[in-house]
Amino acid sequence: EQTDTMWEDLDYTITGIEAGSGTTELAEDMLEDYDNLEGWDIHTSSTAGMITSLDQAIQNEEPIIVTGWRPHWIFEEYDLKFLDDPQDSLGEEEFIHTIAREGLEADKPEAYAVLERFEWDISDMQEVMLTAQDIPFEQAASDWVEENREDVDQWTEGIDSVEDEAFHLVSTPWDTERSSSHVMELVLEELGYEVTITSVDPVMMFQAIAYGEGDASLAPWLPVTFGAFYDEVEDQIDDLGPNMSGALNGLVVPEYMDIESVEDLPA
Ligand code: PBE
Repeated sequence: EQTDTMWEDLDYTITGIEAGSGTTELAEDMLEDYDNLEGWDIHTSSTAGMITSLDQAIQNEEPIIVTGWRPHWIFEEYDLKFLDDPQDSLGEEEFIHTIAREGLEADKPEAYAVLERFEWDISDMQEVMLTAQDIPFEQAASDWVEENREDVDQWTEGIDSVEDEAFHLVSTPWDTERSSSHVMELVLEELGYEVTITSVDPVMMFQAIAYGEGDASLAPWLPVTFGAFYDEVEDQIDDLGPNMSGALNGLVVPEYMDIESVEDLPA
C-alpha cells in the first residue's frame, strides 16, 4: 500500500508557519479536537519555509500536509486541496474586519469614513498578491488601484482632503494583509494623509489598536482565527465590520494525496 510508507515519510508531522500566527494557534487546538491526531505535531517555521517544503515535496511527488489559507497564490501555482475539517477546528468561512482605535472617528473623521466604506472581494486581494510575486507590493497595490479606479473613487467620494496628517496602519506580516494595507495606504495618501504601516504579530496588532498606539488595522480574521485575541480587547476597540469575506484556514495537501479529511489521518 502506498499509504503505509506515506505516513512513515510524514512522521506524523504537519508543516506549519510562524509560531505567533492565528493559523498555528488553531492548528495546535486541532490536534486536541481529533482523537486520531493525538500523536501528531505541528512543525512551526515561517510562511516562506512552509512554501519551500511544499514546493520540494511536490517536485518529488512526496506526501506533505501544511497549514494553509486562502486567498493565497499557492493555489494558482500548485494543484492543492483543503482537507475536510468536520469539527471546524480551523473554522469555516472567515471574514477580515477593519478595526479602529477608540476616538479615531472624532480625531480623523475623513480617514474613518474611508475605512467604513472600504470593502473588496477575495479576487481583488488575490490579484494584488499574485502581481506582487514579481514586483514590490507598493507597485502591485498601485496597479490594482489604477485598474479599479471606480471602486476606489467610491471609497473617497465626497470626503474632504486633509493636510499633513499622519495615519498609522497596523498590520500583520502576511501577503493577504500586505495587499490590503498597501491599497489603503495609497487611498489615504490620495486624501492627503501621511501613512505609516507597521507589521507585527496578531496579538500585538490588537494591543496596538486597543492602547491607541495605532489608528486602524485591516488585518483581523474573524470569527475564529483571531477570536481569542479579539475577545480580550473587544471593549477597547471600534469594530467597523468585514472588509472582505470568503477567507479560509485549513490543512492543505497536494491533489495527488489520497486523503480527503482530517479524520483520514492515521492515529
Ligand atoms: N494568516 C492566515 C494569518 C491570518 C490567517 C496566515 C494570513 C495568521 O495565521 O495569523
